[in-house]
Amino acid sequence: MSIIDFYCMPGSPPCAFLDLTGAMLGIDHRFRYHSKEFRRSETLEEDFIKINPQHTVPVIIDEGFTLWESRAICKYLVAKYGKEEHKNLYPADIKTRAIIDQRLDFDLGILYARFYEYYYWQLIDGSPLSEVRFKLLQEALGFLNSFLEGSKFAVGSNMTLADLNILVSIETMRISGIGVEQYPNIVRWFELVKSMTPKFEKIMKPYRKHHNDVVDHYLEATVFQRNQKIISDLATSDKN
Ligand SMILES: N[C@@H](CCC(=O)N[C@@H](CS)C(=O)NCC(=O)O)C(=O)O
Repeated sequence: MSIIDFYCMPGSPPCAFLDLTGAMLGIDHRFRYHSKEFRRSETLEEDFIKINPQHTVPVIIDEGFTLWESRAICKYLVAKYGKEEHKNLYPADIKTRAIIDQRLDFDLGILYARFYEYYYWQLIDGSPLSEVRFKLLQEALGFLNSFLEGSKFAVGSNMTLADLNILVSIETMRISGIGVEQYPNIVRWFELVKSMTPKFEKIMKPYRKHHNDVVDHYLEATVFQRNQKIISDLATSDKN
């Protein structure tokens, strides 16, 4: 049995997508995990930069072949390890595949990106949650809700990689306190896809904890930095 080296980070959404895909394909026992700690900036270490100059996880090394970007990795894993029963995850039919790609790109560039800009930005520079960014996120959720109108899954009547990818985005929003109750098609789809995803709870339970721990840590650090700045600004204005 060949081993797949999997560079990951606890609580990372794209790594969770890869974990779910591995479980779906029944190849998760091949994963040899190399965990990188965000708080210790381990992705910026020289050894890791040599593997991925973009310094992001997930990265896989499969029999000497190195790949990063979660969506590209999951497509590769389906192509290489998928059996007959997995072929619908990323099928050969070019039109179906094109729509799956469209949904994956929608998640990368619109849905998850808008969530990232709304929610994670406060952790990066301490900027307050923005109403405009929240409206843009709601618009993206509305798009997803409309894609799911009359459609069992993200693309037609079979579960695909697009479902697993978007499942992680919606779950990440949910645990970050962004509910989707006002989008009935998303609610219906979310419950269905969750129930059809092997090891969903086993993978997502530690994921939720690590994700929230990292968020709490960064919120504390950011608030601390903001307070330090206010104090130092006040000290400067006292001197003038
Ligand atoms: N689009 C990428 C996103 C990867 C990404 O941003 N990963 C984060 C963790 S969630 C990371 O590695 N951050 C560390 C860094 O940028 O140094 C994917 O889907 O793989």
